[in-house]
Order: sequence, then C-alpha cells, then structure tokens
Amino acid sequence: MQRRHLDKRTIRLTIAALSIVVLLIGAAAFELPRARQADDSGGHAAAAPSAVQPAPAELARLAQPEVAPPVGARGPQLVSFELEAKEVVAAIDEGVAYRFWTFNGTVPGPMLRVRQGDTVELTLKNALDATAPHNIDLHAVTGPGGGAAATTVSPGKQATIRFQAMHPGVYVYHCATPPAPMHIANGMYGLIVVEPEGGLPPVDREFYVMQGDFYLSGDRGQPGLHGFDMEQMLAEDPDYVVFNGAVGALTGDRALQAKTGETVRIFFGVGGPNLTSSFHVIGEVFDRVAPEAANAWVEHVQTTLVPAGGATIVELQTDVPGDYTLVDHSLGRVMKGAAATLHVEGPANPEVFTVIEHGDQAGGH
Ligand SMILES: [Cu+2]
Repeated sequence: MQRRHLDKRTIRLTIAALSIVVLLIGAAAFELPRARQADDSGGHAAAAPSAVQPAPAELARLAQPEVAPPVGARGPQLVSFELEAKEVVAAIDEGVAYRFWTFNGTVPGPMLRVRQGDTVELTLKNALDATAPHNIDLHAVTGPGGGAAATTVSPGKQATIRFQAMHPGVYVYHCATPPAPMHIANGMYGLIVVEPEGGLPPVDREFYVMQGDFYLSGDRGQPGLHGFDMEQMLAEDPDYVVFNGAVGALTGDRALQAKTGETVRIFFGVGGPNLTSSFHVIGEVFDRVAPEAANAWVEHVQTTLVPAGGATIVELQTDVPGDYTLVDHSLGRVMKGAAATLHVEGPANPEVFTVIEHGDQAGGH
C-alpha cells in the first residue's frame, strides 16, 4: 500500500512537472508572433485591416511551377538544387494584389524530385531585396529542424545543406523562419517527391497542386495591394483558400488538361499554414490514393483528407469528357477560391455517363 501511494505521488509530481514544461513551451510558442508584432509595430500598423494600397498598374499572376520529370529506375546519386527566396507582388484575385514570399517566384515553389537513397545538396539563397530572413525545413530531411536552423539566411546571403532522402513519399517543404506561419501564409512552401526504388509507375499525366490559406488586410476582393493580417491568421479565418497561389490559378485557360482514357496523377499538398483539406474531384472517384503519400495504396476513394504540412498522391482514370473541379470539400472554401479545373477532352462515353433529359436550368456543380 505504502509503495502504491508513493508511486501515485511520484506520478502526480511528474504530471505537475510535465504540465509546467508544456506550459512554458506553449508560452514560448505563443510569444513568438507577439514579439514579432512588437518588433514590427510600424509595419503592422501599416498593414492594419483598413490599409490597402493602390495596386500596381500592371498586375500579373504568378508563374506556375512545373511538374519535375519522373526519376525512373536509376540508382541513388547526388542531386543538387538551388532555391531562391524572393518576394513578388502578384494577383491573388482579380484586381487584388498581394506581396507573396516565394521560393523561386512561384506558389507553390519548385517541385523537387529525387529517389530514395539520393544524397540531396540544397542551396538556399535569399534575394538581395528581400525584407526578411528566410530558411527551408524539408519534411523529407532527417536532421535538426529539417534543415531550417542551418539555412536561415539574411537578404543577399546563401546556405547549403546535404541530406539523404531516406524515406520514399511526397513531402512538404516550407520556410520556418519565425513567425513560421506568417512565412507560410505568404506562400513559402512546396513539395519534394522522393520516389521509391524502381520509380513510381508511369502515368499519362502528372499535375502539381498545393492548397494554401491567405490572410489579407482589408476585405476579400477589395481592389488594391493588401498586406498580411496577423490577427486573422491567428484566428484561422482566411480571406482566400486557393490552389497554387491565386483564385483561378488553375481554371479557364489555365485549367489542367487531359484526354479520355488517360491515367492522371496529382501530387497534392497542403502548405496551410492552418487549414487541412478534404481533397475531392467533383464527378470523379480516385482509382487509388496513397494517403499522406505513404507507402500503401487504397482504392476507390471519394475524398481524401490532407493535413496542413502533408501531401498525398491521387490517381484517376478519365472516362468521360468534360470539366472536373478539384475542390476542398469543406465547400465554403470554394467561395474563397479553393477550386481548380481538370478539362478532359475525348469522345462521349454513354455507357459510363449519359443525359436522358436535361434539367431546365444550368447549375449544380
Ligand atoms: Cu521565409
């Protein structure tokens, strides 16, 4: 009995000590943005919710990142990449400008693609005209901070790390410079694909799509150049939830293109910083999904959950021509921009789908 009491007391003391440690760590984490705000009080005041500057006369969209070519069946080797952190003013919506913080000028940043067992040498440069230090944390790295501490660089400087890509999968990389969620909310994320030995099976089309949530000063849709809104980010109340950096980045003329009968693979990641995605393609079923891009496939999936800071591989065969909309099936977010189009061309396939009598109105999704 005595022993049991002692044990209980020890447990209680341990729990109390652990609670204090957790509280201290928690306090430090919450202190970060506040300290940053205090440092940047001038800048923060300028980016108050009412502050929207005139948009630049020529407001372009960000360029779209390429899908890196498949690795194939080669053996492990040394692969080098160079990324540059750079700030770019571009359209996040029609007439709405935002100062993105990017890797190589795109959101998401470049797709890095290697093979399991490769040694990756990565150089991060920070552009001379950048307004903040930046770094990179790759979730494929096994090492302190995923490389972040070693790669924190001031404007005009650079750093290089080497790491072994030990685990196959698809991994998010992002800037982790404090306050990390601000750097991510400004667009600093991308994917590194680590193919297994022998490579991923060949498919007809591959696409690279990442979801992100954006927090702007002023109102959604208000014309002008918007700043970042820290309070909204902390409240997880984004103005925009978009695929590839802007409303309509992958719709209309910019839609993803495929033909009927093709196998389509989408590398889909979530930069966040805050929201998870219920990733779904309207009018399709994923033939197979590697949830969280893990080393296991499941078949016939309607909607797959992708965490913030996570990624997935989905594959589908296109059977019927038409437009298919990629969404976050938390559908309120579609009204904030979370939609892309997969445009499929080819002959009709009435065995799979046909219209007997059309409704009297256009509509539905
Ligand atoms: Cu950064």
